[in-house]
Amino acid sequence: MLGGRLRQILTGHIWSHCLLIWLIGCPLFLGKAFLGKAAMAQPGFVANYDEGRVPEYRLPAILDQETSQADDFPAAWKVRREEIRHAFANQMYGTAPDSPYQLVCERFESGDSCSGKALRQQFRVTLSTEAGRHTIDLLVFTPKRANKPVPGFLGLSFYGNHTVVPDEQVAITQSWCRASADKGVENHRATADGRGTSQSRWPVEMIIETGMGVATAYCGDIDPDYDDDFRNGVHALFPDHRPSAEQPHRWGTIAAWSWGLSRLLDCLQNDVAEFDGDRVVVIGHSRLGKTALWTAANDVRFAGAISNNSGCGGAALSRRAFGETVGRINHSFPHWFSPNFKQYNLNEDQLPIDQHQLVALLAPRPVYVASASDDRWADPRGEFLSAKLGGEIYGRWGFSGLELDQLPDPDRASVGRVSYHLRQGKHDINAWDWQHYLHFAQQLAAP
Ligand code: GTR
Repeated sequence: MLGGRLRQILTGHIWSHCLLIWLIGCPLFLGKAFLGKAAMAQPGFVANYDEGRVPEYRLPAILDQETSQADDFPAAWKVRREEIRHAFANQMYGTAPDSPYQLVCERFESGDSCSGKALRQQFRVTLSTEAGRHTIDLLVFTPKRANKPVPGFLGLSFYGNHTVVPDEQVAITQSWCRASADKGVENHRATADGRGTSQSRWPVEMIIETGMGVATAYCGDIDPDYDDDFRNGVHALFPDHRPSAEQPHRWGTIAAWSWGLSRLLDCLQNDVAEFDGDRVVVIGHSRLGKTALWTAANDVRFAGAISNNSGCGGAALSRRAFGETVGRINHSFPHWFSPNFKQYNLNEDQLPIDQHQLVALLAPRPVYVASASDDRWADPRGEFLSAKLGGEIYGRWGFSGLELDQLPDPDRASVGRVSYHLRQGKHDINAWDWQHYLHFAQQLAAP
């Protein structure tokens, strides 16, 4: 009798446990399977991937009436451009400091690379202020056969210069790295096991063979990619400029990376004779693609920009709220943008700007926006629309905008002053993307 009762209780328990596990586990499993791990971190967030559920929206105009009707368009645009740039700085990325600093760029290593086709040079960029010193390592490749300074690309990497090429001479970063066994990171420190692990993203030899150069630095050398309340990296050089409740418009990590890219351009322009510092295209993938656009918007010395799969906070229109949203990105990466940007969580309509205007800020310099067909989290259609709508303004300088009327089929590239492609495949940057970027960059060739 007792045995039967016990069995009954136990079986009842087992069944109720199974039910509980199923009730909790099933949505978790489905959520993970369909939304990806990232989406689960924000309680209640479900990414929209349904075009029919994109909210109705009205985009802020690139040109206001005054600017579009001005007799002197270049003068009027200068004013309007500053207005838009300020809005992006104050409400989204955060403002960079304008206080003084010293920069010293010293070469610490050089040698042959790419089977003797390239010259490899490594520079240590030291930035100092009253608050302290900070160093960033810059790795530069230029073709050896060039007899004059070459145009080229400047971009940041996710895990360090030593991951870009399998070259024992490349210095390994001492900075904090995101955990990744694949990239040879141990306890947040880079190791020699990471050498060359990102080379598919950096086809150095292919770039060199077209007669162009490529320069890169590690984003974490500028500002480590985690939320430390804006205290480390280059933020530490300007403690009075730290974002706070009183100063919610100040720089987040993306703005710090952008500021760092400008310092690297200083170095390319002044200290690297083989590079033509007036013909540098800033390039970046994903979070670093967001950075590339913001960098070129701020620093007109960059001759152009390439945003690869930059998504939310990059080329994708915020108001579409497709895939990753403003609320979601601020939740997962609270340090990327200024504190002010948080007020637009689930409130994109109130943004004074949208990302097509970021593309317009680059006009009339060449700009390339690229998406990948499986990268729905980054909203390929939203990225395409920014290039299309932002590119309309290029007509004012006599250049055509994007020569596509709708999102193209995968693996078709439209390369011009304003370029776009949708590569077949996943969130990544690979040789196929670079082939088109090299074609695009031909417009920087000396006349
Ligand atoms: C994701 C993030 C994206 C993108 C990407 C990356 O987790 O949601 O906005 O930046 O990281 O940088 O690889």
